[in-house]
Order: sequence, then C-alpha cells, then structure tokens
Amino acid sequence: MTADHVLWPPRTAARYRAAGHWRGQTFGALLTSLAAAYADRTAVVGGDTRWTFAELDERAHRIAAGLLSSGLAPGDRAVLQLPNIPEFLPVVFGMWRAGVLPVFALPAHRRSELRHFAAQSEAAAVITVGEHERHDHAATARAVASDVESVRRVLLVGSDEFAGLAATAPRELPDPDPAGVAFLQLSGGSTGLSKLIPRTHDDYLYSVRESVRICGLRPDSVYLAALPVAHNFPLSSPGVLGALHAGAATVMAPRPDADTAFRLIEAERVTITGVVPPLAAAWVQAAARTGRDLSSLEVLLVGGAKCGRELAERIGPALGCRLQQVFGMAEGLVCYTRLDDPDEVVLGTQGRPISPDDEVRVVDPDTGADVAPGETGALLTRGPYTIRGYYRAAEHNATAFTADGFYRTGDLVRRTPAGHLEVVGRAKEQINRGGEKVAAEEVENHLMAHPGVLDAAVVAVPDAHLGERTCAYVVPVAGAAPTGPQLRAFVRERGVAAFKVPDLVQVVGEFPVTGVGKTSKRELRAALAALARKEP
Ligand code: J2J
Repeated sequence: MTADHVLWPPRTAARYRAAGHWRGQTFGALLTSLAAAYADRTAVVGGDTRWTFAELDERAHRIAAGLLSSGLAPGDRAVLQLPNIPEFLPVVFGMWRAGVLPVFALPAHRRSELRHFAAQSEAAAVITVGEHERHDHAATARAVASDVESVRRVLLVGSDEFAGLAATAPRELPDPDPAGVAFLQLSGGSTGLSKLIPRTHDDYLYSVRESVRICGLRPDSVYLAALPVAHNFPLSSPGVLGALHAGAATVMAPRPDADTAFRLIEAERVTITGVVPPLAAAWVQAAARTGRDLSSLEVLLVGGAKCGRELAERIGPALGCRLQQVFGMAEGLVCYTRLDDPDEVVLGTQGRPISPDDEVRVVDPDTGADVAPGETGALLTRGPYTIRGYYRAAEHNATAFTADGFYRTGDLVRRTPAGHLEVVGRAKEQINRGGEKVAAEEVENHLMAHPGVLDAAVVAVPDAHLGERTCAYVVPVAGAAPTGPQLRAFVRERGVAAFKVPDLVQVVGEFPVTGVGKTSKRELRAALAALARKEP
C-alpha cells in the first residue's frame, strides 16, 4: 500500500500469483511477444490506416521514447482523451512502455471533468486530438492546462509535433513493475465526481486473458470497437486489448450507429463486438432493412446496463449471431454468460464471474448479512482483478469497501442456484443512462452553482429507449425563476459531458414529496424517483 494506492494484501497477492492469475507480464512486454508471434497480421484498422502487429509495436516503441524525450517521466500521469482512432493503441502502449500512466477520459468529457481528472491525478500532460465531432479538444485541453498547475504539456495526436514525437528513434527502456499501477480508469461516480481507479498490469491482463477465452477470440477473429474505446467495456471485455491478446484484428468505428457499424462489419468481416442495450435495440431495428452482409458476426456482447428479456430474445434472430451478456465495472468484477450456456441463462441473466477466485456476496443493504439463496441483495465482491481502493480517496474508500476488502458495487442482484447473477436494481445514487453513468450529486452541484437555485435533486426516470434518463427537481431561491432550458444550458456551459445535462428539469416551489422535509438527500431522491416513476 502507498499513500495513493491501496493494493492487495501481500498474502492475497501471493495466492493470485501461485494460482497463475498474475503472471508478472507488463502490457509493453505483451506487445513485444505479440509482435513476434503475429508480426505481419493486421492489428488495427481505422479510416485509411491499417497497421500490422509489427508496425504497432514499432510505433509504440517510438512514442515511448518520444514521450520520455519530450519531458515526461516514468510514473507521471497523463489525461488521455482520444476518439476511436487507430492511434489510440500505439499511444497507450507507448505510454505503458514509458511508464506514463494514462487517465482514461472519454471523448464526451469536457473542461470541468478533465480538470478534475488532471487535478486528482496531478497529471503532467493532457493528450488528445485537435478537433473531433465539432468539438475543439485542443482548446479544452489548453484550458485544463491553465486550470491545473501540474499540467506542463498538451499533446495533440495528429499534429506535426506529435508526428515528430512518433518518429523518435526507439530505445531500450526498463520494463515497469508488472505489479504496479498501469493506468487509471474512471468510476461512474455516485458521490460527486468520478473517482480514479488504479489498475495494475498483472490484474488487468488477467481479466483480459480470461475474457479472450470466455468470448472465444481467436487469431482470425475481428473485433469492432463501436463504443468509446477508452471505456472499460470496449477496452477489456474482451475489447481491443482482448483482440490484440488473441492476435486478432481490431476495427475502430468512428461512431456506433448502425449505418457505420454495419458498413464496417461487412467490409472487414467483423466477428465480434460489444454494445450497450439502446444501441443493440437500434441495431436490431436497422438490421431488418439493411442491405449489408452481417453474416460474419458471431457474437454480440451486450452490457453496461440491463438488457431486458424482450431485447435479449430479438438479438440472435435479427443479427444472426449469439448474444453474450456482460455485467462489468471499471473497478474490476466482470460477469459473462458463456457461449455454451443454455438460452435460459443467456437471455435471462447477466452471467457469472470470470474467475473461480472472484468472491461474490449478496447481502442485506441494511444489516450487511448474507441474504438467503435466490433473494435480492446488494452485491459485494473482491478478487484477483477488483481494486481494493480508489486512487487518493482514503475517506471515500472507508465506505466504498468493507473492512475486509470487498468492493460495494451498489448493484442489487439475485443469484441463481447455479451462480448466475441477475441485476435487479441499484442502491447507488447514480443514473444509468443507457450505459452512460451519471452521478446524481455531481449534476446537483452544477445546478446549485446557479445563482437562482436553492436546492436540486437529480433522479432517474424510466425511459423506453435509454432505460433511464435524468430528471432534476429544482427549488429556486426566493424571487428567482430559472427555467428548464436556462438550467440545462447553464449545466452544459459549465463544461460537462452532454449525457450529464439533465434530460428533464422540474422547477418546483418545494420538493413535491411530503414527510421528507429534513431527511437526507438519499431519502429525498428515493421519494422523488418514486414520484417521477408515477408521473408520465
Ligand atoms: C445491468 N447493469 C450493468 C449489465 C454494467 C463490461 C461491461 C460493462 C462495464 C461497465 C464494464 C450491466 N446489467 N449487464 O466496465 O468491463 C452497471 C452496474 C455496474 C456499472 C459499472 C465492463 N453492466 N452495469 O458498465 O464502470 O451498475 O462499467 O456497477 O461504466 O454499470 O459501470 P462501468
């Protein structure tokens, strides 16, 4: 344990090593061995770019050397915000070889979020693109650099400066410690801003390796990265890292819509991809009238939010592939239905954990006692790839983890006799907007920064397309009359991801629930959510 990271107790770590879960390999060393085994095979495709494993390896070596000669040092953190472009891979592997830790931001993140990631990690750099989907990422990155003192560099992939860096002569670099932290992922957040999730080479590679096996990736598989690739799901379940690990090709989709995805599936003979439920529903609809040949597609992973039974049943027939449900989290635990599971399990559950050493408890949220088999309870977990603490978050860790190291996922689940988990709800103060996670408190804080707002409570309301969307109840200060559109614009202009801007705003004289006058925000949110579910 260091002040920054809470890692596994030494005896537990020794057990994971003895079991062969942790193999002492870094991501950089993995790429070296992949380049030897699959040199001339295609590693990644996107736009006009098509790189073999050997080319990817060479590029990652050059970028590693370039990052170090441009003033970054091993152990530095850098906020990385890249869309689905082939460069993502050599940049990330270059950072890993240099020992620079990526903090994986999503393209949707804006100034206030990037500022938080940079400040929280004391990042030395922001690495992004100039412009993407009509957003000036370069300007946002420069703004973050002016906000956060530790940020010394803004590096734009695609710029001449970056091309120069990527042409640096490769050199031998010391391999980082495989038991050390390789990167920081982002939590969905529930109490305020996203927490940073420290993942090690050892633990993450274990989850990737097992995901490859469970999802049946082979060297001749082709993985389509449809979701934003820095997210834990398309990164590692089995994701682009799983595809690489298997010697398979990755195709970077610039956008996840059916037209784009189907065009790439046909052109590149994609065999496997992963989507969130609303996207799966859109693809199912579009498949009925597409002229594209989707016959190469074997497996569609669906996760990030609950895939309802009705949608689950339509996926196989509509897309001509096998559905694989995945219930995962950037903190660790990933559950999959298996490719040879009976239909009942594939259609009706979110699968079972990757590892025999994943410990799962389903407990009464109030007492913490294990519930009877088959009953619903709060999911706790610990294991060989689930973190023991967030980065630099001692206070939060005290409640997010049990004293004996179980992570409180905030999910309500039921476990079938055969050990499959069904996600039935959530106890955390988070809205799952079709897989995109919104922390109620973060949005409330943005709303309350408005001079006309006295109090705000953000809750989930059911939505036919997204599963849930956000509704903000707002109480104005006396004499003020902010409108919904004004408040939405206000939140947007504070620099947040568009998916966090409240979908609905209800400006009310007082919170329209009785009996919760001076109770906690949690109870208020629960009462408002119940009310919102009743109202159309
Ligand atoms: C219901 N809720 C789900 C599912 C995630 C693979 C897949 C997804 C993620 C992910 C991931 C769900 N049904 N099938 O990291 O590697 C909700 C739960 C969970 C939270 C985690 C991966 N799959 N969820 O979604 O860190 O509430 O990771 O705790 O973004 O998403 O969110 P996140």
